[in-house]
Amino acid sequence: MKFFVAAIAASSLFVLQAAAHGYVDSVKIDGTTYKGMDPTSGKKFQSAIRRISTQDPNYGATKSHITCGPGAEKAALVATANPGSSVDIVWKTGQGGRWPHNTGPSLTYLASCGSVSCDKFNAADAKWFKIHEAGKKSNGQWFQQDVMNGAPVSFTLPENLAPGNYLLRHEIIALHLAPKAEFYPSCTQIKVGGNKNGVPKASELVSFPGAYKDSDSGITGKGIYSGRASDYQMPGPKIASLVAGSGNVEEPAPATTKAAATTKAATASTKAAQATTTQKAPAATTTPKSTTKTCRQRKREAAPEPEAAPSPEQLYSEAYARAESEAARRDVGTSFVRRHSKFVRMAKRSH
Ligand SMILES: [Cu+2]
Repeated sequence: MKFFVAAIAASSLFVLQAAAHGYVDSVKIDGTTYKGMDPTSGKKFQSAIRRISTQDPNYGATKSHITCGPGAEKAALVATANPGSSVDIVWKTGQGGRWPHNTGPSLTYLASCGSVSCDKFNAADAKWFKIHEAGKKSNGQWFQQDVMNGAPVSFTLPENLAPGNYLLRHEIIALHLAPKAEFYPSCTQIKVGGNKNGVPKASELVSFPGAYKDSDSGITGKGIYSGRASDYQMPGPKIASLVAGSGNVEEPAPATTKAAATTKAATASTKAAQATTTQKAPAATTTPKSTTKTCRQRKREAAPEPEAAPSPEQLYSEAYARAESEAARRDVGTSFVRRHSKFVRMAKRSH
């Protein structure tokens, strides 16, 4: 009987954890942190981040959840930002656990709310331009692995961004079960000050839904499982040209470090995008621009977050990463990884 009760307790715990996915826990802009609402808790509070109704994965690139996440509600606050502001986005799984996945890109867009403060703006009307993307590192590992390890997604707003009201749409596309993609979009309301004049070209603007198809190469296709960063094609439009012209493009890290730019196949048009893609891992390199980032990184290195007991998803992700690198080492392509993931999935029972 004792065993029976323990078995039920253990299995229900397993189900709870296996259902865990994630949401944006906080957005930090120039040192000010805006907390997001955990959709798995009933707690609501004033935030600049639009609350979503569930942390569960969203399937389908053309459904309305792709705009700002499932059931996204207008938020009460508007975060203050400036051209060149540094932004750190922290992902969590419900009840404060770490983000559970390590495969697939993160992408970030802005849309003008026009003359309306973004707390009143209907995101379905937004025209978005891309300002940041983080895919794979040159060693073939996804930046998302760093997110799973507890690092934020870090980038800067364009140095020449015109003042005004903007929605910041940030997302992770989790591809550990590709070609089935899990979309995790999130929107934060910001107001940008200053007196710059950078605006996107009309041709760079996209809608959500509209910018992605489930059949896009970056969602189903080449380079997701293979080791080469350059095989993978980012979903959505190119990074807007105003970002390239900002003069605030971070230098790609030296080739000797792990945070080197993501792909060697640098064309003129992707060079600037690459540079902004250099995401700070916990032990990332310094940037020439700011010493505060260096301090922050040192702090992260000096005081790593305490290790929690790994969840089934974490074990899954780790096993999966091992399978990927093993497949790359043996050059056996994706079949090995797929076989392996099928096996792990069976063990995991649901996702
Ligand atoms: Cu998930």
